[in-house]
Amino acid sequence: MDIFQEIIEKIEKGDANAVKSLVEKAVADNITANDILNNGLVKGMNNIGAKFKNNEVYIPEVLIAARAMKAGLEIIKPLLAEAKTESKGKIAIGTIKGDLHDIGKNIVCIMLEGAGYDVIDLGIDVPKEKFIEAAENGSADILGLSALLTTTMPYMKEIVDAMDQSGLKDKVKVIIGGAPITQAYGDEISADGYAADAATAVDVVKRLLQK
Ligand code: B1M
Repeated sequence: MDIFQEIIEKIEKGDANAVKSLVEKAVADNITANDILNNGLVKGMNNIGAKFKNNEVYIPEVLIAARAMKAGLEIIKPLLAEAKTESKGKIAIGTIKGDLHDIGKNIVCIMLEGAGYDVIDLGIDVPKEKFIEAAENGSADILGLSALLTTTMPYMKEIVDAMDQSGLKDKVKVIIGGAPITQAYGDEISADGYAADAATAVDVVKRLLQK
């Protein structure tokens, strides 16, 4: 079995120590950080994302796999920066004001990082001013808004409206997600994209940045 396949399997099993050792071995064998990222870490996480979508694995397995992937990512992060891997784009993502749920958002962040995007994690309980600031100062090509409560989701509209009023709506795209969010709600508030899960969020970001 080649080392990429081993990394993929250990990510799926959520074995962070094994992933760390395998990535260290791959680096020592002069495999490039980019290859380790794309042929090992991202594929492992994509596999688990697809299984999660099909209800073959559940939240705990996803979180453990995400932790394992992060252990590998930590090792190659400095090498990726050194190799000046061209960033595919910058996404500032946060759980919106009033909402403290961050497990799903964190998975989305990891999947985006794994796919080669620069992610600015704005954290939880994020007010619209902070999103606008990220859009205004050029630190984001896309804003990602996450909400898990039906009581906080209307705040997404306030953020999209504030983007519009600041003249930023055409420059910086907004994608939304979280358990109570739907495509219909995204259309209603004029968000540029909606994703039901982390794997789809990567696809949506890819699509929006190609336009
Ligand atoms: Co709370 N909670 N919670 N909770 N919690 C829910 C959401 C709830 C549905 C439970 C229930 O009643 N059945 C309910 C909401 C009901 C509603 O709004 N209709 C609820 C409630 C009521 C509350 C409190 C009000 C409870 C109380 O205090 N009375 C309170 C609110 C606190 C606050 O936010 N102000 C509260 C608190 C908490 C905890 C702190 C205990 C904890 C959060 C811990 C944390 O996040 N660090 C918690 C948890 C864990 C949950 C449940 C059980 C699980 C949520 C979760 O992590 N799912 C949840 C019930 C449920 O959803 N089954 C519940 C796993 C995660 C991987 O999925 O977040 O959906 P999810 O993320 C997915 C997708 O949605 C998508 O991709 C992710 C990965 O595939 N996605 C995006 C998410 N963000 C995205 C962004 C994108 C794209 C995709 O683009 C930017």
